[in-house]
Amino acid sequence: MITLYINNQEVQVPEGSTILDAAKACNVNIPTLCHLENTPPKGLCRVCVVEVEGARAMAAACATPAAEGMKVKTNTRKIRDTRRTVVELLLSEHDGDCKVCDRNDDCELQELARELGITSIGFEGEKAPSKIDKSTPALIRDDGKCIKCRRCVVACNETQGVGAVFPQGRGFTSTISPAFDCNLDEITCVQCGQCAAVCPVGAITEHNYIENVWNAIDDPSKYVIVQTAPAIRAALGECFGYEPGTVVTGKMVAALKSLGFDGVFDTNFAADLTIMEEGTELLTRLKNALVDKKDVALPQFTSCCPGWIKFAEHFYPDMLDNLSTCKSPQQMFGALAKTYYAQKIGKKPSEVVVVSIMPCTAKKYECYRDEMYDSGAKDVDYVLTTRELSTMVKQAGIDFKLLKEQKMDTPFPESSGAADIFANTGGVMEAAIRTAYEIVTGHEVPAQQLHIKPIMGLGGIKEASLKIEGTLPEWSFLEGVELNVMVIHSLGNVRKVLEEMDISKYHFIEVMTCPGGCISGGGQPRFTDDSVRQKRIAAIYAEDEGKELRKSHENPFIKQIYDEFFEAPLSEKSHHLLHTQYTK
Ligand code: HC0
Ligand code: SF4
Repeated sequence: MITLYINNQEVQVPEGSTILDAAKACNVNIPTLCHLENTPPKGLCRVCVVEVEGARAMAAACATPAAEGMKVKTNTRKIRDTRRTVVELLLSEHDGDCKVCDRNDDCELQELARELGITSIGFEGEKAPSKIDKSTPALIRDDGKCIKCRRCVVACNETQGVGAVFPQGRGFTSTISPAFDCNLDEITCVQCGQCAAVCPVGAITEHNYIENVWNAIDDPSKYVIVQTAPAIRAALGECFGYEPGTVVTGKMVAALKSLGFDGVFDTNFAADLTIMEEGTELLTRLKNALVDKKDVALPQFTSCCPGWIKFAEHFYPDMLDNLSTCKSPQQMFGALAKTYYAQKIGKKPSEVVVVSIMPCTAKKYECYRDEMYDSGAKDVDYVLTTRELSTMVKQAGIDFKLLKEQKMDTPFPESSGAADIFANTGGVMEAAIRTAYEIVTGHEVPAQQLHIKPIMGLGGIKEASLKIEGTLPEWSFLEGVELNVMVIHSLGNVRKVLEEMDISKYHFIEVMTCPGGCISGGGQPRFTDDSVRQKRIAAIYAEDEGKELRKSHENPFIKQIYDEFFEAPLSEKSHHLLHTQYTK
């Protein structure tokens, strides 16, 4: 351990820590606009300057190693003046009008300027060149607002292993953008929005569909329903002052009803449906491989994450047969809403508008894919992020905290705990195993044994091996088989697995694009670090553990929908509405 002094306060930190780490350890806040936890320091923005006794120049706290006996000052007049100059220089070339910026009141640069008492910009001069890219349904990029902190470069290159954006050009006209001045829809960007999640300013934000949704709600000829993803309930509260990890499902439903939606439903119901379909698909693939000796693509990969699908299409097209043919729960719900539900309420698919509230920007892109029109209309019309929903609630003047909790509407009023945990890395796999195990053995798994510990938590590449014993006669070919499963989050880890590992021993692999899964999707409230992720994950597991219904196949409304509509998993109707094939 190293002992040093921050503002005369003694603090001990492990070898390899920086001054910024040491300040954090003793609850001293040093501002930074470029630093990201768990990534190497960059020292780019220079906002974190501090004074070190005996040093000739001020030091960037994020990039300066803590040393034994070091005496650091973080808040002298000289430091405040320097920080103010740095921020004024950033503001001087920043080509954005805060009043009309999507990040107004949620902007780290604006907040810092306010904290430093900047009331005018002392340096008038040329503005950075502005190019606005609205080419994708997921994101809007504006170079003029970029402060070149390179957080998005780290997110895109290191966390996601995509490499869509990086520094281009030199000097004043340099930008952080795709190569050759391309738009995001012309390159390999998977539209995950992790760049937007870490951007301190409004240089990259979600493509906003709030007005489209208001227009639909105001249109008397439209019947507008909404679905909410598993991860929203553990994060939306943060936009209204709740602690991360506060579950606000009932208030969220009440807010959506107040906004004027005609029906409020849960994507979790479709997550239960996904498990029925995807679990059956896995068992069918295993039977085809082990009994019928057919040439089957294994391991099966999950297919509910649109960022991962796009990543596979761009970089690993040879793997597409390994993807489950299941559509994502969002798209299953859309197809179901415009067929089964529309029939129930006597509407044509074109009269029903389906809105999704998702933690994810890639879901905005997913709903425009050509494969997603199986109901005869666009299955999901508009996707809003968690942040956009909070904006709508504020626009409507709703006091979220005072809302009385309400329940989801019929005919999909209930979902299982297995569906809740879709929100976390490892959740889809655990949910699938809960159901597949019971189908194969006919034995109930006791509640205390439902969690599969090795695939829980924030590890990027996790695995488990489960011995199948006590199979029913129909599944005897699985008796004694070790089911090998892997769970990966963050596309950079997917790249590592696919390029460096032999995956032939695995049967089923879950992939989620974002760090920790959907709980930290690109559309979630900012700022998401590991401590926020842990709290949201804990809240989701608590939600699951608090439910009586914890397995998808036990959901009585799932049974009902098979009786009334689909007949059985992988039936012709389910193939038509709930499955698709991604081709090269
Ligand atoms: Fe997810 Fe989903 S779990 S991808 O993260 O499968 O976005 O929350 O809605 O569709 O259910 C996101 C979250 C979903 C889908 C579900 C899956
Ligand atoms: Fe990279 Fe994802 Fe941003 Fe696209 S959306 S630029 S892939 S981080």
